[in-house]
Amino acid sequence: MADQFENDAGTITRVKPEKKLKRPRLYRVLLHNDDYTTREFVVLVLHHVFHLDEQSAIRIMLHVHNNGVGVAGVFTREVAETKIKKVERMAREQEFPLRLTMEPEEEDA
Ligand code: TYC
Repeated sequence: MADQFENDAGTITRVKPEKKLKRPRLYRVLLHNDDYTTREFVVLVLHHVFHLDEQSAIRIMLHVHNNGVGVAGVFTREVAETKIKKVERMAREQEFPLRLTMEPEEEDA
């Protein structure tokens, strides 16, 4: 066994195989279309919370408006959850029904 050694006194030392450092799983934050949230508010949120520039924010907002759903960004689980909560709080303050969800990205080999 490669991770087991014996010295002259007969003491056997086992070396624990190093634990692989796995990359954290990443999650897509999905933005869902609705009929009531204003386009301006969605662009503001994408800019303010997801740090997208104006052009990207408008492009994603229009994509969601036209297709029903779109990706606002990809983050670790805690960051994704925090951003969703922040946006939902902002939306409820303005009484917009804006909805966001998250889904895990496929793991790569
Ligand atoms: N459909 C909304 C409107 O026409 C705009 C909108 C876009 C709402 C994206 C939500 O995630 C959304 N005012």
